[in-house]
Amino acid sequence: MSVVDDILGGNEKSAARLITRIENGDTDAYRELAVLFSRSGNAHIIGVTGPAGAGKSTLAGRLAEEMARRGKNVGIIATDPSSLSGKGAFLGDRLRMKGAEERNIFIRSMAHRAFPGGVAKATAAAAYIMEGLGKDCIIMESIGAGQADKDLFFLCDTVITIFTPEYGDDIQLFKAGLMEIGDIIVVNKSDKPGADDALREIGIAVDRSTRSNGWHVPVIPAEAVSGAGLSDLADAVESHRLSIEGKGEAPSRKAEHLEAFLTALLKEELWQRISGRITAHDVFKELSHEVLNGTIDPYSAVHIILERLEREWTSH
Ligand SMILES: Nc1nc2c(ncn2[C@@H]2O[C@H](COP(=O)(O)OP(=O)(O)OP(=O)(O)O)[C@@H](O)[C@H]2O)c(=O)[nH]1
Ligand SMILES: [Mg+2]
Repeated sequence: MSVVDDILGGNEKSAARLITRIENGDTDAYRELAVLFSRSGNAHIIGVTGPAGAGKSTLAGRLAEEMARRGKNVGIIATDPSSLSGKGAFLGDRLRMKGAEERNIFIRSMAHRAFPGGVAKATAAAAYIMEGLGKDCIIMESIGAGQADKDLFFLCDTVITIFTPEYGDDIQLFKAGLMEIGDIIVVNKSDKPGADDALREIGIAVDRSTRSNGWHVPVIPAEAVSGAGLSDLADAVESHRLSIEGKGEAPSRKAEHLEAFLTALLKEELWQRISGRITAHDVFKELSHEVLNGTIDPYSAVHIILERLEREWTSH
């Protein structure tokens, strides 16, 4: 049996191995990925974002359990905020998602490494592979990097933004950025003091922001540890899915998202491929020396480096 057949037959070990090959940049694995991608596009992809420590992992695990109870075949992709592959953080995610793990929900953690959207470069591939396994509901946890997470939308059909009563006015802007991308907002840790105020404040802010597609963003109180509010959240997730489908928006959203993702991936790969050539080039060494000496500013230096490289590369 081929790897693809194995995965289509539900073999999670084969799926995990293929995800690892993609993470490691093994381009031979793209053949298998291409087949799985061509069959993907029907699973409901749910993104979970929010500030550090807001309860994203715990809530993603609980939501997965709730969706599984409702008959969905669920997978989770968690993102490790560290730029190195920190095994400790991976273990932390497992702890937070114990219930989901006990239910044999497929969970994969990935290292972020500064990819846009607060997820890993291989996150989309992991989703195509999970869909190949038969997952029809895939939950992605992002690292909650605020503005950077705005791009999370391009991998997800529904984005859940989590806040907690612990965050004050000082992060209004951060909040606004995250709030903008949330299709659903959760006020987690509702067992903590100030939950009612947070609910009210966020509710007012949400009412002020209108969505062009007429979707009204619900604000849902929850306690991810106990699971309180998770049923309401699952209802909202389903309503959002039906709302996109009902309006026939799904295909155009998918197309828009894929194009944005393609651009992000291209940027990332392009830089990986050429950064070594640039930093090893004499013009880079020369100009960085001058910047360090204070004889030229960094802006002019970058301008000169690019002009020189462009001339050189196009004349070849
Ligand atoms: N009191 C209370 N604590 C919670 C709740 N949900 C999560 N926590 C706790 O908050 C802490 C952080 O939870 P995580 O799920 O790891 O949060 P996270 O947003 O994934 O964290 P990072 O990925 O590190 O940004 C843990 O100690 C959780 O047990 C809740 O509803 N109430
Ligand atoms: Mg987490």
